[in-house]
Amino acid sequence: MSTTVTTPIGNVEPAPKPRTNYLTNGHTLRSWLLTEDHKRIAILYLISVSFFFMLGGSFAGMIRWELTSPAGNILESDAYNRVFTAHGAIMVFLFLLVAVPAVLGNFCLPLMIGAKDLAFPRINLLSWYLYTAAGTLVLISVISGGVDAGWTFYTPYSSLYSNSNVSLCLVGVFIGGFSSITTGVNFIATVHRMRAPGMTWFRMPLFVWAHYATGIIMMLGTPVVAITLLCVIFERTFQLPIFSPELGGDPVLFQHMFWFYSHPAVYIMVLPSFGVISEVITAFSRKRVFGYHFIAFSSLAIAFLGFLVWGHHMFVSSQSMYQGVAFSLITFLLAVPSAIKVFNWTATMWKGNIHLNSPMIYAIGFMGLFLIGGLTGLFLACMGTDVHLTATYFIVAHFHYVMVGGTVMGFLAGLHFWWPKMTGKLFNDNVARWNAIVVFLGFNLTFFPQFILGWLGMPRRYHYYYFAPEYQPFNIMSTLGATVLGVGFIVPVFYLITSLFKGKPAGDNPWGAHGLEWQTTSPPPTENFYYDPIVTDDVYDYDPVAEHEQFLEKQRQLGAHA
Ligand code: HEM
Ligand SMILES: [Cu+2]
Repeated sequence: MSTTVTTPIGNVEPAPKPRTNYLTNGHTLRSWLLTEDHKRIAILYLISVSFFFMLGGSFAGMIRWELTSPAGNILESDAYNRVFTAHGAIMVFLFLLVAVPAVLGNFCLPLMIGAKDLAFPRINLLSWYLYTAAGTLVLISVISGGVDAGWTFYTPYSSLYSNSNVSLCLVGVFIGGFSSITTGVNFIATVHRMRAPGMTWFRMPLFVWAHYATGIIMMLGTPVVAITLLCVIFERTFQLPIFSPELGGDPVLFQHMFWFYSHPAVYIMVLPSFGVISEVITAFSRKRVFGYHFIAFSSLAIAFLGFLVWGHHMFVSSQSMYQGVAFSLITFLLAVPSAIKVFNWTATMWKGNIHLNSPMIYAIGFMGLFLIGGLTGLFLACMGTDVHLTATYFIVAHFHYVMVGGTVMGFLAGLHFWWPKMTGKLFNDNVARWNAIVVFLGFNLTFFPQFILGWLGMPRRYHYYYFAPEYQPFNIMSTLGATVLGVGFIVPVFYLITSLFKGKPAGDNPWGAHGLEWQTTSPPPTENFYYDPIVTDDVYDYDPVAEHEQFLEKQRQLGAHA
């Protein structure tokens, strides 16, 4: 057994279990809106990010609809700019950067290290309010006329020329940045200060390592983008000479500052999912993670190296060839820790007792999609190929493979994995498994054709392509795929919500997984554990044969599918 919870010496009688858990401990709206419980805050985040995901998704639908015809006659060019900007900005700033750390990280991190809460519970609540304020401002900017500068807000267009709601949207993103910084600080302080007795650094679950590394990026990187966006606002408002050549500024400076944050930020999006995948893969292979230390340290390596590669977004923006070579080399280096993770997950599954429950299907899907996303990143890290591919649909395909294939699949894997813990209810795993397969197929049908489109030369951010009607079949495939994918994202809303009312009770540990979070009740009590946990064993200490039998038995009892 790993990570056992034991009663403190001298306290042999188990204390009576209180009747309330974190969900039933107060039913008023006030008790939710003023809560300092990390688990409730995670639920607030879950509701908010789901809303923005659906909203961002509907804009994606409009993009795909427009591109089914080469003539560009559904949306005006101006409207199209606003639609893809809304899609990108909402998805990146209000979903991808937030979903896994703020929902799953918030919920699980304290439980996994045996803490009662995060280190700063009030700041955690503040973080959700900042996020909500950010989301509201972005929403207002989109509804009241829209923003057309693209999610990267490249200057001087965003700073001098655009007459859309750029400033308001940037204020929103700026405030959202503080929400991210506070989350990062909270994770780092919690991991340093709040671990239960016996929870040494190398007994921490890899999910915790991943969130620790993410916290470092959030804390060090986010201030840079916040200042950058503030500079754009100042330039727009007061005509300060920062980025616009007319005023004496430097437009490329913006790109340096933006990508100095935004490349590391792609790892804010995907490192937490790496953590989820490590947990899910061991739990459903009934095997200790292969190369625990390598996976833990690769998270730190990614956090560090991620700050050194921003120039790979700027190979064609006047940077010198020598600079380009350096950025290209370091980018290739950065692929190494990512690859280590994928190899080690594969080795973990090797000769394991694999159970294809829905979280595992999402995790395996994640590995396939992230692999394609990462490998195509190497095409782009290579200056020669990047000159041909940059600003084409190849880029769009690459970052959707990593951001949707990585972050969204990781989020779904984790949400399904911990749903029984969060709600105390089992969902219909059979439906969920089929849905995971639909998501995987829909995803590939949507984004694979975009690699081909990019290779053929279709530029991104155009609302027509009548000059090249041969792009149309691939665009139609992509739109069909997006429709399938849309269904795959909506169905879980139904079976998860249904489970709240009709689901069987989950029990403490429905998957037979290791880790402290599975040793408390589902849903956990407000204080997380009835006893102070003491950790006496290593993490992921699975005994493959015995555990396999136990797992099957447990699933049989629960009437779920093993
Ligand atoms: C092995 C890992 C990766 C490598 C080698 C890599 C490489 C690259 C390169 C060189 C570019 C610039 C291409 C260009 O603009 O011409 C790029 C773009 C991009 N990548 Fe990656 N990448 C990797 C992983 C990721 C991950 C994990 C994410 C997100 C979770 C990501 C998100 C993006 C985004 C958002 C862009 C384009 C941004 C834009 O122009 O709108 N990449 N990648
Ligand atoms: Cu990058």
